[in-house]
Amino acid sequence: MSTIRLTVAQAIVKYLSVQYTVRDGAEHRLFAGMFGIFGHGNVTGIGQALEEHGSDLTYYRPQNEQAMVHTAAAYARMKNRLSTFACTSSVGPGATNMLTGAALATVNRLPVLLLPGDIFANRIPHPVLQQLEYPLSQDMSVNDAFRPVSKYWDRIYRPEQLISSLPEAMRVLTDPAETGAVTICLPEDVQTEAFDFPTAMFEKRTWKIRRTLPPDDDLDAAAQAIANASNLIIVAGGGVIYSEATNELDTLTTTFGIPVAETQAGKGALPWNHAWNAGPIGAAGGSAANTLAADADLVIAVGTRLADFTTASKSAFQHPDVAFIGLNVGSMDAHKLGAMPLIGDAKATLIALTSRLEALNAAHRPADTVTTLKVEWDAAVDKLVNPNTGGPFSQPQVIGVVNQAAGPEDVVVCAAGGMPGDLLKLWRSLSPKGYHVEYGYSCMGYEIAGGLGVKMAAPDRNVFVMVGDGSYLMMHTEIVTSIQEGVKLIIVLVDNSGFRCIRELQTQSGTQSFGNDLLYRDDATNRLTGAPVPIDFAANARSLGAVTFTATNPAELANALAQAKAETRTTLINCPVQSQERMRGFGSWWDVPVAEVSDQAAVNAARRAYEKDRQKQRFFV
Ligand SMILES: Cc1ncc(C[n+]2csc(CCOP(=O)(O)OP(=O)(O)O)c2C)c(N)n1
Ligand SMILES: [Mg+2]
Repeated sequence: MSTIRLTVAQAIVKYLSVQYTVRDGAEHRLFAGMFGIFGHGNVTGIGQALEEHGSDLTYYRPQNEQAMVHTAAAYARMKNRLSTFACTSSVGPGATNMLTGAALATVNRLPVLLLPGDIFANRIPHPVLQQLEYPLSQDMSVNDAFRPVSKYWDRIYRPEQLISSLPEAMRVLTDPAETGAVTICLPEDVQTEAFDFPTAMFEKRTWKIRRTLPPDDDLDAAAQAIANASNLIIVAGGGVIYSEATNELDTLTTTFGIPVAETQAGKGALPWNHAWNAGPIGAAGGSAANTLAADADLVIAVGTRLADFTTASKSAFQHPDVAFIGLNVGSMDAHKLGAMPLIGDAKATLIALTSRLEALNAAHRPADTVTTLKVEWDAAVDKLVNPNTGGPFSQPQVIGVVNQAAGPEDVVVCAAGGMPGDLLKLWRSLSPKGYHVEYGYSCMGYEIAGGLGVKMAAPDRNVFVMVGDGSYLMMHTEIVTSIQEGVKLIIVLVDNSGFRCIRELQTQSGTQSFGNDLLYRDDATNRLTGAPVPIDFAANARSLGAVTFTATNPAELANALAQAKAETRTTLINCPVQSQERMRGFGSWWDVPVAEVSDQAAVNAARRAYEKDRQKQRFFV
């Protein structure tokens, strides 16, 4: 057998350089490169290997390990999970900084490969710098914390373990039903140890992404249920987009007259102005989809995790006999809400369902109800985003103006705060890849790091990163990476001086404002009730290399956006909004529990309202 003598780290770099995916005949590099921050736990291992053998695996230097995992996840999402990045970190804090990113990737079913450095396998110098000592076992490090947030986890004690570990890692990364964070922990000594690896390991390997189909009898039963139902609704999730099933969804919905509701990950599956697109569903949904969902006797969930925002905490579906079909590549998601599971790829399964419905001569349902509801909903959105209605500068106005500046292929990126809910309602998406809101983990700090990954995946599109002041303060330093790499972002910062959405949640639950505004400490009360803490966000971004603007009204914002689009560098537009008004809900609810006992009348009243609302929750078995 032909062999090649390499260190573990060198073998990993060489192996990752030749991994590919293929779907529908189109081939993609599985790894667009490797992000990493070096420390003693990886600089002489993976760091050395990248320097010597990394010509086919471009190295990127981020500012924060959490951020680099977000960038990798965002890139993977933009590439419909066919391509991602690997991420290398040192031991200890560098590694645990990646934990949040790992959880985000796994929750959102996005592939990322994490290679945290680990403590010595030989244990001789222990405890090493940054080692957590665990008295009950020496077979434990902080990297064990990755186990519950990884879809595959391994630790390499001996070089030859790579021969079986790496293919397992690739299999999980490229399996749409399994994918998420994959973590291979690399003890710092083992990274540098050499072995005679089989040469065949470093030949090009292509991982086929299969379009799996449910069994025939499941498809027959589902088609029959669809043909028999009276009030149908499809809930389109991110899986529709990842599977590139948007045309097939269009065909099914148009042929048989089935309205489609969109989730955060699924928005854009149909263009906003498609006759059968009923708009967003759930706790942050709109009036049209929520009305249809409440009356539906059959809900077809396609490629969705059915998270609480989508199901309005299980209050969205009120028909006494409502049934569900769960079309999903993953068995767990397909079985949710007691659904009839259709375990398969969205595109292949929608094609199979359509042909079965044609064979059954299933009726085309009239569009009247959907059209009426859609006209109402579109008018409500028009009103909310209209910058000409006067009034103080508000977040919905910001969204309206940015949406107008965005071309049909441009992308909006967001993750946390009040913005995702407003975007879901108000943003009008024309392209399946135009709306990128990370709402599986809704992680503050994802925005700019994620925007970087989106732009790296789609360099020809404008990427508008919408970020609240709170999220910006949590993590904005990837602006530096965007400048370094010439990856241009247009960052729109909405400054409402604090964690506004959480403050609203708090005050609506009867508690007075506490801990969410960014205010000085008041010595008299020993609470954070003093004057606002002033922050010059534009100066902050400028200091990192961004071009900056400040916009205090819709006209200034439109002007700043026009200039930002013409810029070559990352640009930040600071938008101090004056309106503190909350956008009302549209027939939706979100389960956030309220204190059962309190000496405050407002809390008690909120608890009574909460208990009443909970009666809308349904059990689906
Ligand atoms: C990492 C992380 N920590 C905490 C939260 C909980 N959280 C959700 S939104 C939010 C406030 C966000 O503030 P900002 O970005 O200013 O948006 P706003 O609420 O003002 O719209 C907080 C603290 C979170 N989602 N992510
Ligand atoms: Mg804020």
